[in-house]
Amino acid sequence: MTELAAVKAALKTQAVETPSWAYGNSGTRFKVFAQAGVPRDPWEKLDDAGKVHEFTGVAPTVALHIPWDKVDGADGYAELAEHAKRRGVRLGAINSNTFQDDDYKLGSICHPDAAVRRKAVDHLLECVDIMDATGSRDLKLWFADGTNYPGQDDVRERQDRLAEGLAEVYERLGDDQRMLLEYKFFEPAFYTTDVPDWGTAYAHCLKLGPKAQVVVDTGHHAPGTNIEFIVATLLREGKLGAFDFNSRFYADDDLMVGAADPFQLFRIMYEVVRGGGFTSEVAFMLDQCHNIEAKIPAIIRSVMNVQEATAKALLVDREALRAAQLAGDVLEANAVLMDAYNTDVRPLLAEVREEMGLDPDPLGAYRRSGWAAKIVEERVGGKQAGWGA
Ligand code: PSV
Ligand code: MN
Ligand code: MN
Repeated sequence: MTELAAVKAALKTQAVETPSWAYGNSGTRFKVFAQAGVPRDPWEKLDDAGKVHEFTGVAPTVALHIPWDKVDGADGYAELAEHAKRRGVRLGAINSNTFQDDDYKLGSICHPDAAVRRKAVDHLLECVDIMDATGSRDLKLWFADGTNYPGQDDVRERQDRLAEGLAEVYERLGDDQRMLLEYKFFEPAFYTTDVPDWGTAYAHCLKLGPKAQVVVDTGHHAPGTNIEFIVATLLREGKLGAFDFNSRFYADDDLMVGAADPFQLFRIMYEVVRGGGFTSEVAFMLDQCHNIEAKIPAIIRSVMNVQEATAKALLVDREALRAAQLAGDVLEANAVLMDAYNTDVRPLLAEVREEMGLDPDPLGAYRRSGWAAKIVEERVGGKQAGWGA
């Protein structure tokens, strides 16, 4: 295979998971601007996700969030999985939610009260039952747990509670199931967060065992953090389970991935390629909210941004880079990397899409499809699904 053929082949196998909540209404704590045509339930979210996959060819799975995507019983989830199949997609990670009940004011699985911890762990176990019904491999865990004031709770004991709760859920996982632990440096807690960084997530996952892996949400770091270094380290340790891709200017902005800093996305994807993560079990998920822009085109754009960063990462001349590195040629090594980054990969991706039997212009094809007008016309009445619905 020529080098370019290998790059194209890799791009054709790319799989980006889209999140069900990105299709619904979302906003900030100031205002949710409702959009016409937004899905009213999980079934319609899957209809939209099917469109994203139809036009990009590389978005074959959809993450669910429980209870936002709750349906009735195991049969309901099996039916949802069937519905996804009919739309050409599959159900992906199950995201738990231990942050929206009044009971969780002081935390969930780290809460000082054992009864609240029990409720939180039971919810996580219910999520594994759902995974059994949907055939999902991954349980994605993000905890809003933390404290707002020094002295509010015993920080060490909260770690013990966390370890205990995670261990119970780990035991419940099937042979082919994984738990993915996501960290976030602050928010909603402002003084301490119980899983604030990759080191804490890694320490818990290491103790739990091979089915526990770390999630890197690209919006969950302090400004200036070198995320690609974290990616390289986790891959090296065999502990990178997934990405939650999005981009940020300030905090957890959840903007379209690659919008704020496409160069950072390229650097991350380069470490993924370098570390063999592109062909491993790493799940590439989006975790975004489209507050003011049209949802489906924004998700298509995000998938394309991931593809462009990946294509550039695959184009890095690794031999030339290594030679320059070994020779201590700082400027040349940097130039090799920048050459790949500065390549316009859009014609290459257009070719890849044509070879996959797709329209080379996914956004144009979506616009021409008439789907946007159809959902505005049909999806009237009922409560439109949204973040937290
Ligand atoms: C938390 O900020 C987070 O990134 C987690 O992944 C949640 O599941 C998701 O946002 C909800 O939007
Ligand atoms: Mn996330
Ligand atoms: Mn987030």
